[in-house]
Amino acid sequence: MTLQLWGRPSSARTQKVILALSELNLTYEFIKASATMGPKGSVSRGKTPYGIVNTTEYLEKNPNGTIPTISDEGFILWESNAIVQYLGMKYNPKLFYNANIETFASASRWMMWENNQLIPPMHDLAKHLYRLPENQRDENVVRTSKEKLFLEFQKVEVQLSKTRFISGDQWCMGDIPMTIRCHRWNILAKPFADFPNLLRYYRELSARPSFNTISAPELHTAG
Ligand SMILES: N[C@@H](CCC(=O)N[C@@H](CS)C(=O)NCC(=O)O)C(=O)O
Repeated sequence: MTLQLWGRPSSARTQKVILALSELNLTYEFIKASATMGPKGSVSRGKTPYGIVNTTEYLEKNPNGTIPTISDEGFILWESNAIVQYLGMKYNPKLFYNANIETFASASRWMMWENNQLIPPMHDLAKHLYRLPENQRDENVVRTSKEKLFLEFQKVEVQLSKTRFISGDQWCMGDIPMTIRCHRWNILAKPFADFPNLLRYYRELSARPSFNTISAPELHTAG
């Protein structure tokens, strides 16, 4: 049975799973689902959403009604980082964490950090740069979000001054969320002047074949 992924192309969390599936060379069926966005754009601009997430059938799989969700040979899983970890552990532990418990823990730590520290200011930045109608955008939120991101990415910069990738000198699953965040930050703020190691890292991540699955700028600025 083909692996199924429910999500939307412009969702960063769905993109994590898409990147993971690409790194693992797995084929899958992509079922577009969302309450907030559809093929022509956002509900806030009067467009029709992909739907599915509010159906009883979907809510039985994922009671949050969020995306992404996967079904792999009947095993259902939601929560993007958990999905990436599961896929790596099942299909290629060597690639995803060097089949090593410490690398797994280190990568998981950065994945949780991305969820807790990077997503909120990046979400605010995207919202106030292009998602909200122009008369609701707030320049102060844009400025403070950029400042927060600057401080957070400095932590990544320090790590990358010591290691080639986020959890060592070998690519691992911890680099998946970081790929999407570096790419979005580049699209939203062109920030690399003060981050030489981050720039070197971003270039290396973007050269991986899997990057093509999430590279299109419109996947990151859809609103
Ligand atoms: N912590 C969850 C968050 C899930 C989540 O909030 N996903 C967003 C998309 S990135 C969502 O479902 N948005 C509403 C929608 O598109 O219907 C995860 O990482 O999977």
